[in-house]
Amino acid sequence: MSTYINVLPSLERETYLRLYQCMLKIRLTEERLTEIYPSDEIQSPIHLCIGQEAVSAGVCLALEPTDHLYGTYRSHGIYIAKGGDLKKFFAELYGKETGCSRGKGGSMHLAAPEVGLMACSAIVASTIPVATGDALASQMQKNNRVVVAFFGDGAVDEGVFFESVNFAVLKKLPIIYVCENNHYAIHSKVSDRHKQTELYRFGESLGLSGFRFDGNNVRTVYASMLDAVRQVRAGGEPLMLEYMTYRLYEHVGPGRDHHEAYRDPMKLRQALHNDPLEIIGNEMRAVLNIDELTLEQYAKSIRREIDEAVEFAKASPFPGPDQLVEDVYAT
Ligand SMILES: Cc1ncc(C[n+]2csc(CCOP(=O)(O)OP(=O)(O)O)c2C)c(N)n1
Ligand SMILES: [Mg+2]
Repeated sequence: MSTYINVLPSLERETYLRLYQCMLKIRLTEERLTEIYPSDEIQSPIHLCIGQEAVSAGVCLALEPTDHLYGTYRSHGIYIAKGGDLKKFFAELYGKETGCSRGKGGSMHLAAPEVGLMACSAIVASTIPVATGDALASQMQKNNRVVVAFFGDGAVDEGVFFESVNFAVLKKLPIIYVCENNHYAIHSKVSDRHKQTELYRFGESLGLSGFRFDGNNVRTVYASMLDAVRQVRAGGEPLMLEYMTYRLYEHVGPGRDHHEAYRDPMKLRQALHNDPLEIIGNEMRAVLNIDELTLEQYAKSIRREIDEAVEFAKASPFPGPDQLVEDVYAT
């Protein structure tokens, strides 16, 4: 039987609210993208994390701005949650030179080093060894920084995951491997790829301790991550945390593909009843006694911020020919 931990701590009101507002910002930003996308104004492919916001928010809010985080092509959530600038986010997706990667990376290559989001990549598992190297640097520099490698369930299918984990465990690096298990790598489910489906146990034979948590309750994610960060910062062993969640939109693009055969209808129904934003929204009403009007005001203020960011992106220039080979590391 799998260990599936569901800690539900009570949180301070301010933290609770921050987690909610962060998740709402991710959801509203991505919903805006689904509205813009059919216009073709955004040419970058987009991999939405709608349905997975609790993982992004809980993981990032448990980190200090000086802690480093590495992600994948599905990183809108962690970019926003780690505190990335929304104007630079939209400008990047519009391919503009004011974007966070100067318009050359698009949605799959977000970065906000000023708040600790160091790099994201389209190549599955490719940021795991980079994060591990960064943790080695942190250890050598004794800077008290914790590094997080954030990846999907598909990344543990790659050999480099094991090589990185082996090194991290051997050197006792200050790193946390966070696996966001949304059940699928594109259309292929975990159980079609592995006999052992408890991914948090993948590093066990190398000496990596792992734990699996409910990834749709942000309190669970936040509390478990906070605990892991404390342990690792205090000089503990590297850890792996697996968060169980569900992708509600298609693998890539702005649509829903609920009718597609790869989705188990029962699992989908369960996931639709387990929307992380609804869970925390209900808690806002029931536990914090926040009324509908106040919740709507939060949404309104975020929508205003999104409007401004979209306007900024549209008004920004594309990179000129003089920038063709600038910031490009491969030839
Ligand atoms: C090394 C490599 N192999 C294959 C691909 C093609 N590919 C793109 S996304 C993806 C699935 C990855 O799934 P997962 O890690 O679970 O992330 P999710 O999309 O579910 O967030 C694959 C195989 C790739 N980008 N890189
Ligand atoms: Mg996946």
